[in-house]
This record gives sequence, structure tokens and C-alpha cells, in this order.
Amino acid sequence: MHPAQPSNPRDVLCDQGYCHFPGILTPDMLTQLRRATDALLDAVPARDRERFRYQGSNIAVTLANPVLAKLVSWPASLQALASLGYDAPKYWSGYIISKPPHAPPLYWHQDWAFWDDPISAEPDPAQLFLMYYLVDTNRDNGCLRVIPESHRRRLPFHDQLPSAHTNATYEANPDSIVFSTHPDEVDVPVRAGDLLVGDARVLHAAHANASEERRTLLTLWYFPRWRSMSVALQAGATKAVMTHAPSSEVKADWESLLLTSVEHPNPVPFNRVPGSHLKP
Ligand SMILES: O=C(O)CCC(=O)C(=O)O
Repeated sequence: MHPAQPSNPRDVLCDQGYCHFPGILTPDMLTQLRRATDALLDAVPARDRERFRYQGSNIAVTLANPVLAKLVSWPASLQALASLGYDAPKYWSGYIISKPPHAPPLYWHQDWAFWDDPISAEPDPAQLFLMYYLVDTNRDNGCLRVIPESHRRRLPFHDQLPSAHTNATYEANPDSIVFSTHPDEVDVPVRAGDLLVGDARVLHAAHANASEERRTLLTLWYFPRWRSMSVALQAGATKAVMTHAPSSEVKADWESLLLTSVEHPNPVPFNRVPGSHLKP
């Protein structure tokens, strides 16, 4: 029998690797985001559509776009983070990941990129994804799939998967293990405008989009407890950051979320391969 699952969102996040906040975006914000992302998606060149076919798209969020910038500092989401105990998060980057109609599934992967740092062994996440789907999601249109607890427990599957978002995943064959079904996986369907918060270490994938509609997701990356990270890790994280200039309209909201460059003689290297810090 499984032990009882925690009900406090912070405990759920630390225990399962993700938690869910319904109804975070307003209908008006959803409309603005659909309009902004549809315009960007319609302009994606054929070469990128082919390369990112398993994600659907991989468009960097730019803060020059006022609607996307507004999402990064969305008050209800920052309140959700504060309710989890993270009241001074830092923003890292974001992507528009949109599956067109009849798109294939997304490969299994995890996104934590600093496995050499001892913080990787802590139950409390060092990096979070904030996911906003712009349509209701389900098994048929490509909802998220997660392997609960995989952020804090090494599974044989970890050693069978290639590093995420590399040629090995972009060019994987449809019969590759990265598209397999795992006995511990669960579907995570959501409503448009909900917020899914997840630990960057958790193994996740997405179903194929078998519907006639575009399934768009905005994934934003934050460091929720920046001040408790070592200077070497902060330096590694800022080295890898994509810098965007915020538009003047939203800069005030942004100021406390922005990363500034941190120097260290030995920045923690970018390494997405789970090492000795992930125990069975
Ligand atoms: O498409 C999704 O539902 C998840 C996207 C994701 O995790 C990724 O592209 O890295």
C-alpha cells in the first residue's frame, strides 16, 4: 500500500515533484497570450518546425514582448510561489512550446542542468518550471506526463535516457525508449490558465496531440531560492542565462526577478546528466 500523500502544496511539490494551482490566469490574459503566441508560432520557419517536431516549437520568451513579460511577473503566480515558501525567486528563461494538430509525443527528459552541485541532492527544488497551457489539456491533445518522485529517486530509466534537448532527443526514432510508457507515469491534465509548478529534476514527457487544435504551453524557469544557492552555482546559472531586455512598460515589475551576473573562479558547469547526487 502507498503511504498517504501530502495535501500541503509545498509538501506535494517536494514529495511528488510537481503541484497544481487552478485558475491563475484571467480570461483576458489568456486571450492576450493566445494572440501573442499564435502570431509568433505562425512565423516559425519550416526548418525549426522539423527540428523541434517533438516539442512542437521551441521559441524563446522575449521580454521585449509586453504580454510575455507580463506573464513572467504575473502577480497570482508570484503569490503561488510565495505560498510555497519562495518569496524571492529569480527568473531564468522561458519557452513557447506548442504542438500543432496531429503532432507526435514529447520525449521523456528532465531539465535540471547543474547536477554536479550538492544542492541537487536536496528535497527542496533549486529550479522550478511554471507551466501555463493555453487550452484545456488531456490525453488526446498532448497533456503532460510525469513520473512522480523521479526528482529525488534514481530509477533505471534515468540511465537509459539521453540528455534532454540535444540531437539525441531532437532526432530520436519514434520507437526510441524516450517515447516509451513507464509503469509509474501519471497524466497531468489541466484547464487553460492553470499553473503547474514542477521541480526541474522531475522526469516528464507529453502525449501526442491527436486533436485538430494547436496545444500551446508557456514554460517559464525560475530559481525559487536563489539566495540559498552557492556563489559557484549562481555563477554557473548566470553564465547560462539568456538575457533579454525588458520593455520599459514592465521593467518596474521585473526588477527584483532579474538575474545579474555573478562571478566565481569555478562556476558550476552546465551538466544535465544526473550524477551521484541522485540516489536510488
Ligand atoms: O509540451 C509539454 O507539455 C512539456 C514541454 C516540455 O517539458 C519541454 O518541451 O521541455
